[in-house]
Amino acid sequence: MRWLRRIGARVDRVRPGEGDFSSPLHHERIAAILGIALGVSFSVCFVTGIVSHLHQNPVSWFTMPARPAGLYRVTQGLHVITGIASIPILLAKLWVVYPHFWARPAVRDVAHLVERVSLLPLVGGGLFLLFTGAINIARWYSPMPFFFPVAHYWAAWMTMGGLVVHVAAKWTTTRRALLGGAGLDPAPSPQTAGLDRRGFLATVFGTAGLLVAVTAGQTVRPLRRFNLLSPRDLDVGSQGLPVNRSAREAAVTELIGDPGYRLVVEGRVTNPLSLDLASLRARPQRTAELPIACVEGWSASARWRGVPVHHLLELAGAAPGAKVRVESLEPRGLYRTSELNHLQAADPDTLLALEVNGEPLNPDHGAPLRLIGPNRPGVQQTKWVTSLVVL
Ligand code: HEM
Ligand code: HEM
Ligand SMILES: Nc1nc2c(c(=O)[nH]1)N[C@H]1C(S)=C(S)[C@@H](COP(=O)(O)O)O[C@H]1N2
Ligand SMILES: [Mo]
Repeated sequence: MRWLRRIGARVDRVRPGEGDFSSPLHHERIAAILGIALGVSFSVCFVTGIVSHLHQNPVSWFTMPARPAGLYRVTQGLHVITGIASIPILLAKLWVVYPHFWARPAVRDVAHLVERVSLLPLVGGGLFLLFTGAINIARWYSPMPFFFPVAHYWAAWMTMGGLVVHVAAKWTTTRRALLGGAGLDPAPSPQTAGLDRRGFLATVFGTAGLLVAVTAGQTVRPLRRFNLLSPRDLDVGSQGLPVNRSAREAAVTELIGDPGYRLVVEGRVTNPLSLDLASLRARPQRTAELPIACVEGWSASARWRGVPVHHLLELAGAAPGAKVRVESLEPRGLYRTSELNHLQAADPDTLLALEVNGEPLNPDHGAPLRLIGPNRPGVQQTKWVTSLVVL
């Protein structure tokens, strides 16, 4: 135990003392204001993230509605924009409060211990979420030797757990700092301190606002001229849409040119179908204006035309209320299949599209046939479709 005490004594010697943090910015009022902003932005990210999770990991007790058609575009766009705006706010908050990490005694009692321990998932998880999220949308996967959505999902729960404890622990201080009253720290030279603090907060929130302005253009069309930072440029692509995975990358170029191409409708049906392109074109066609809303936060709307899925299901004699697995010609890849829940399968605008924006689909957008449906993440808008399996 002697060695422990010796290390402790050495740490004490280099540890900064009270007077070393003379900046008026290390103040509970600023910590509280930045904290509230983070509380709001992390809650928005959490709720919209859970929505995204439920889209991709359906549960028995909840069926994702097919309407409003653009809902996922809004929730995931908000998720990514709010997450990006949180980056400067979190860094500022950590700078404002870091003197607390040197405060002694490190632990006063059990309640204080719980509060201290909760900082680990809160700060660690918060930094992890913002970092992994940011590099994921930048498509820089190499620093992540794990599957991003799973790690990001569990980190979100841990962070929010830490946040609940933190808010409970800091509620009194927050109220006092914002509403004033007895016990407020006397600030060093109140006048200049006030100015410094206002300037600091304006800089932090200004930076957050600027980040929003230069990334929101990846989903809000009128802002796309200022879309400087986000990895997606809505004007790069073909047929008026960006391309996430091209036909060549997916190794389907030859498969989609096969004259023997058929769409099959199979599984729990009374009348299995095998339709070539001519018979697909001879079926009733429908046009719908629907967005591609990528999980990475970019989105773009287009006019799609093709055969409604529900029409094919009726033709094949599928039971009403059936779920459907959509399969691609793509031989490998995470997104080669997707599932339609019974609301999405029955929606008149859920199409197997042959055309986009008035032209036949090109290979990169999923020729000869792609799925496009209302309120679905981009990863579930399967391209190069070859079969519908009724479940
Ligand atoms: C991601 C969200 C947040 C993170 C990462 C975070 C981080 C921290 C850290 C590391 C500390 C210093 C440790 C301590 O004093 O025990 C702290 C202090 C504090 N936080 Fe937060 N916080 C967050 C959200 C919030 C929220 C939502 C509120 C208010 C409702 C808040 C209010 C405070 C207050 C009042 C202090 C004490 C400041 C002082 O005594 O000088 N924080 N925060
Ligand atoms: C810079 C900030 C952030 C960015 C860029 C970001 C980005 C993303 C992306 C691209 C996804 C989709 C993953 C996929 O389905 O492939 C996602 C999902 C998610 N995010 Fe974030 N995120 C950020 C911050 C946060 C924060 C702060 C939280 C929670 C407080 C959070 C919680 C979630 C959750 C729960 C999911 C669902 C994961 C799943 O599908 O299982 N994210 N995020
Ligand atoms: N078969 C297949 N379909 C797919 C993908 C894929 O990798 N393979 N990528 C998906 C993703 S992530 C998105 S965002 C959309 C993009 O469609 P677009 O390239 O036509 O814009 O296609 C989806 N469909
Ligand atoms: Mo996507």
